Formats: sequence, C-alpha cells, structure tokens
Amino acid sequence: MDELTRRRIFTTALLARRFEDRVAQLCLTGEIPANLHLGAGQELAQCAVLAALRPDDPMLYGHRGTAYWIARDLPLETILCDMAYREGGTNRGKGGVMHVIDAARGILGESGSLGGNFVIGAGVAYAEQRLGTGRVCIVFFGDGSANRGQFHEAANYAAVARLPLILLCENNGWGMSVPASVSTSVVDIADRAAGYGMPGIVVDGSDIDAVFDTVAVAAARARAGDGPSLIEVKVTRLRGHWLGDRESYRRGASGPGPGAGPSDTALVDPLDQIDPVLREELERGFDERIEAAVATMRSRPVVSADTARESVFVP
Ligand SMILES: Cc1ncc(C[n+]2csc(CCOP(=O)(O)OP(=O)(O)O)c2C)c(N)n1
Ligand SMILES: [Mg+2]
Repeated sequence: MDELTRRRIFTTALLARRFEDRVAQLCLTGEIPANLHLGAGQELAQCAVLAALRPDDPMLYGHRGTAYWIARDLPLETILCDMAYREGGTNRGKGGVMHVIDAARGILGESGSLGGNFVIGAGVAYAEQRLGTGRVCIVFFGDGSANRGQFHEAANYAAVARLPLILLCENNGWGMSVPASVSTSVVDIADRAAGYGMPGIVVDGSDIDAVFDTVAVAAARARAGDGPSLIEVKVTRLRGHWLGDRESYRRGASGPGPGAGPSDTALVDPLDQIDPVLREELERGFDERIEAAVATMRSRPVVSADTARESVFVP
C-alpha cells in the first residue's frame, strides 16, 4: 500500500470516529431521531477494505457506523440530513440512518432485516457479471448475521455462478448482547467458505496492510471471473450495540462477561496505532467541517408528510 492510501485510510477512519461522536450528541439531545449503531473500533478495517476496491464497486453496507459512506466521499451534511429526516438526504430524508443510498457512489443500501443483503448482493454481482462491467460487489455483514439462511443461498449460488462477489464479515464477537460463542457454530466464520467451494480468509482488522492486500486479491480474483471470496475481518466493537445500550451484559455479573465475549479490559482501540503527531495533523479542520455540516443540516426543512406517497412503487 502506498503512503497516500495509508493516509487516506487513517483520515477517513478518524473522521468517521469524530463525526459519529458528534452525531451521538445530536441523538442524545433528540435532534437526530436515529437508532445509531456506533462503528467505533471497526472504522479502520472498513476503510482499509474500501480502499482496496474501486470507487464505483457496488456495496451493501452493514448497520455499524458511517465510515462506509465517508470512504465513498458522501458529504457529511448529506449523511446528517438522511439521519435527521431532512431534505438534502440521499433519500430526501425519508430513509433515516439505515437507508443511505447513492448509486453513483456504489452505495446501494442495507437491509434492515439482516440477511437481506446477502441475496441482494448476489443479485447485484449477477447483474455486473451479465453486463460485463468488471465491477465487484461487496457485502458487509456481522458475525451474527452470518447465521441467517440467506447467507447459505447467496454463498452457494455465487460460487456456482462464479459471481464477482466479496462476502466481508466484520466479526466483532457480538450480536447485540449475545456473544458469538453461544450463537455461532464456528470460531472463524471463514471456515464456512469451504462448504461453498470458495476461499475463506481470516484477517486481523487492525492490520490495515493485511486487510487491504486480502481484499485486493479477492477483488482481482472476482474481476478475472474466478468467483467469490469470503473474508472475515476480526474487529473490536468498542461501544455498545447501539447508542442507548448500557452494556450491563459486558460489565455486570449477570452477563456473559469476560471469556464469553470481549471483556472491557481487553479492548484495544485500533486508531491508537496512528502516531499522535500524524493524528493531530490528519484531524486538523475536522471540527469545522463537522459543524458546517451540522449547520447545513439544521437549515434544511424536515421532510413533509405530504411527500410520503412519492417514490412509492405500486404495481
Ligand atoms: C432478521 C433480523 N433479526 C434481528 C434484527 C435485530 N438486530 C439488529 S442488529 C443485530 C445484531 C447483529 O449482529 P452482527 O451481525 O454480528 O452485527 P453487529 O451488530 O455486531 O455489527 C440484531 C439481532 C434485525 N435487524 N434483523
Ligand atoms: Mg457482531
């Protein structure tokens, strides 16, 4: 990876962290009525993954964080307008935090019903293959979501049809308050790839070189017509499942506690690997950018109920 790419990955991940901290404040004061799933701890891996792909490769993202969109250069004010249900969002403010969609940037959305992404992603990959675009579709999902039935359907068909698809699991060891050890049959989700005849690779999410290289290999393979890959990135969820999560299951004696899932004391922030002097340089101007975006969001009207029937497809 060249130094420019490394800087971009660091900058995007740092911006996502700072931005989400500000969004969290706006949620707590009620200005943004979002059910926010903080990406803290997972941003660096997400940004390294996307840096290894082309900017127009279609992606179905997971629900954790905003780095996916920031990495695709979606303006912060657009994201805020989506979250605050205001005009100026990608969906004219109708989608909220879960449904940010910008097809030109390859941002195709997510399925609020976990698992939907797998089959939609396989369909997108099928379309790219048929159209001969050379694009690779990536589907981000969590370890908990890997237990959905659609994972099986999509993985099997993608392998059979040699679809240009990357299944990218962000394994943070948790599905809400449930540790992976009591919900998932394998320690490494990537082991499941063998059952579908595709490569399955485990990679440390804090090692951005390893993440970047692994995704680059999978993308080259997909573009060459050799089919899908399953990549499992081991990541740390530094915060609760969502903003309002008190995490008693992590801290209290009643929860699964250390051993079953990541314990509080074991948590290491991947952003701490960035040299403090470099970090300060990269973060310069962040607060001004974020506050300008907040001001723009506040200046936009809340989406009117009168528009509710627009853009609705009725056969
Ligand atoms: C079909 C379905 N079941 C349950 C939920 C509620 N839900 C939202 S996030 C989540 C946890 C998912 O865990 P994981 O896939 O590991 O992602 P993480 O939150 O850890 O990033 C659950 C159960 C949902 N959205 N859809
Ligand atoms: Mg998880």
